[in-house]
Amino acid sequence: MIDVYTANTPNGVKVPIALEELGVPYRVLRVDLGAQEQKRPEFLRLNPNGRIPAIVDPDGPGGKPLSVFESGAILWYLAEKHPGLMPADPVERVRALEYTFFQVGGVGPMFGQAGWFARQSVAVPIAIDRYQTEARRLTAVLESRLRAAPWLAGSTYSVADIMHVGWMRAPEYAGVPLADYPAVQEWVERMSARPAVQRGLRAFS
Ligand SMILES: N[C@@H](CCC(=O)N[C@@H](CS)C(=O)NCC(=O)O)C(=O)O
Repeated sequence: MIDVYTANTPNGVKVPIALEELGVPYRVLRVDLGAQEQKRPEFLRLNPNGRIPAIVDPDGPGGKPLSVFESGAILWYLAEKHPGLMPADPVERVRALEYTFFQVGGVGPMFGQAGWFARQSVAVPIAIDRYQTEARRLTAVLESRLRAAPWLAGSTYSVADIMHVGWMRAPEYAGVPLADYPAVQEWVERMSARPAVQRGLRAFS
C-alpha cells in the first residue's frame, strides 16, 4: 500500500490518478496546505522542498521503503515499476519524458504564477500579462502536439497525459480560455471520461 501525501490541487491529483490507472493500492494522506503542514519537519523528511505531492512506497528497491517527491519523478518511478503508463516504443518513451519535463518546467510554474498574480490585492499588470501570455503560449504547444497525435507521447496514453490533466481541467485560473485550444479541449474531455481519472479525482471527496 503506497502512502500518498497530497492535496486537491493541480499537482496533487496526479498521483492518485496514476495509481488508479496502474491498479496499485494506495491511501491518501491529506496535507493541509493552509495550515502549512507541508513545511513541518516530518514532511520535509519526505520532500525537502516542502511541497506536495510525495509518496512512500513500502516496497522500494531491495524491498526497502522509499520516499519520492516531485510529481514527475513519482509518476516516472511508478510507471517504471508497474506496467500501463510507460510507452513500449522507445521514441514514444522519449516523447513521454519530454512532455513530463515540459509540464514540471513550464506549464506547472507558469500556470501557478499566472493565477497567483491575478489574485493579489496589489495588481502587478506586467506580471499578470507575462505569466498569462506564457500560459497561453504553452497551451498552444500542447494544442499543436494534440493535433498531431491523440496522446502527448504519441499513440499511447502515458504519464505525460496525467502530468497535464490537473491544470488543463482548470485553465481559467491562469487566464487561459480553453475554447481557443480545441484539440486540448477534446483531450481534456477524453481524459475526464476515463474511469481511473474519475476515481483518482474522487480520492479527495
Ligand atoms: N514541481 C512540483 C510542484 C509542487 C507544487 O507546487 N505543489 C504545490 C501544490 S500544487 C504546493 O505544495 N504548494 C504549497 C507550498 O508551496 O507551500 C511537483 O510537480 O511536484
